[in-house]
Amino acid sequence: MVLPANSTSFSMSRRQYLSTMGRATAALAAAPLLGRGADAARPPNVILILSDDQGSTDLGCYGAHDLQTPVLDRLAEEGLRFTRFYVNAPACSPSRAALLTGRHFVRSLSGGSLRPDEITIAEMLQGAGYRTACFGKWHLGHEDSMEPVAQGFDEFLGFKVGAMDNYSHFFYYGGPNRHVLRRNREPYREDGVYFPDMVTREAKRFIRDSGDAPFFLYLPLNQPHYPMQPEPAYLDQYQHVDDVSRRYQAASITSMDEQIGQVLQQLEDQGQRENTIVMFLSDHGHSSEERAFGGGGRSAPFTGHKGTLREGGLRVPFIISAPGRIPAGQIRQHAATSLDLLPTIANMTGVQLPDRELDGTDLAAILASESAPSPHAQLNWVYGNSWVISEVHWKILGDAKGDSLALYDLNKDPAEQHNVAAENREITSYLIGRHNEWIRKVMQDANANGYNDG
Ligand SMILES: [Ca+2]
Repeated sequence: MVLPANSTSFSMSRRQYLSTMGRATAALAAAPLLGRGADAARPPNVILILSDDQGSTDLGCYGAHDLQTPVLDRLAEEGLRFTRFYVNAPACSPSRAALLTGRHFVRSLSGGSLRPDEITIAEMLQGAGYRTACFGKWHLGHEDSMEPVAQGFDEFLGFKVGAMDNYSHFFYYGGPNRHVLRRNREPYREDGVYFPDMVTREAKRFIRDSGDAPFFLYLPLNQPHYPMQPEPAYLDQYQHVDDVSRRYQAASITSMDEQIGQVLQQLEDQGQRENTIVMFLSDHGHSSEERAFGGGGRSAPFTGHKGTLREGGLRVPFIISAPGRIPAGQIRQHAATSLDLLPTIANMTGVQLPDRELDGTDLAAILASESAPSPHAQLNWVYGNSWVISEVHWKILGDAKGDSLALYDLNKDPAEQHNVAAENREITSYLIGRHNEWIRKVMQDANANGYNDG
């Protein structure tokens, strides 16, 4: 269903509609460079932690009462917790490509791999003298040419495919089974060692060895993604949970939380906590796949999960803590996205932005003040045959074939249960027009870049 625009009434209703957008449409004044903290001589370190397939509300501080995440809850108290933070896609590779480049995945990803000519956060900071490392799951191209060390990381330990057994370090999904653990460009063996422990160990070493040099540490953790292999102590902690899928999800998330705690403790021990920006988010919503026991993640009050453009696929926990630079213990309800992190990091570190069109926006103003206007008048997604446009509290979820289209009022209906397109024809027409403008432009750019979605 596509609702035709009534051209006579459209301009008036559009003006009326825009007036309701209030501060969302206000031009964002040039945001001041955020304070540099106590040590003005040394730019801040950045730690970017990405969880894998964590549900939208699978954290204590996001309302989960049946799992424990004391480390991340404390991180939220030491910084800002966003309640309407989105990733660019509900799947691993496109979400990661957008996160690392600040550019929509249709521009930055091609054939499942990060385009070699894209500029990642790591390249941006490496060029400014930062030490850089990636420990965990890359999943931005598994070919030899698609190496983290070719995308701005001084060092890498982890795997480039979508999942790995945590003890044998084999990829068992799709034959032939093969060993996939890599250090930098080379195969690396440490048979039997629990992979999350390896990541924690390497992260602590990297922080310890950084000395006086600023560093960027990217930790794309592989929990709670399948194969869900939390250690026995964490499963024991949740033995009272009858739902096996929830038990494994909770145990994996608490295990991850403890892992993050060790890394943050190393930062404290090194005297660098006050000079480090720590960010945490999930790459998208929880999995409902069989390998994840059908889905133990939670997204309530939202619906949807990994693979869908519903709020539960796209909306993720996002916490940022930077003592002395941004407020602590506050919440931000502004719509913001993972595309915004590259420009935000550039601002906070005083590093030059890559010389290209970005899809993200610096969040400096809303980090500083909850009364600052939203940086995004419009948010757009495409994934498979589905597309979304959202402005203020309105969201259209459409199908590229024109088979379905729904307008939701996220304020009244966060679970996306009531299609109100018929009652709001002018808003619907306006948003369809805006989506069509956006898709034409972004796909033109993407095709010029050689985009293919294979
Ligand atoms: Ca994922």
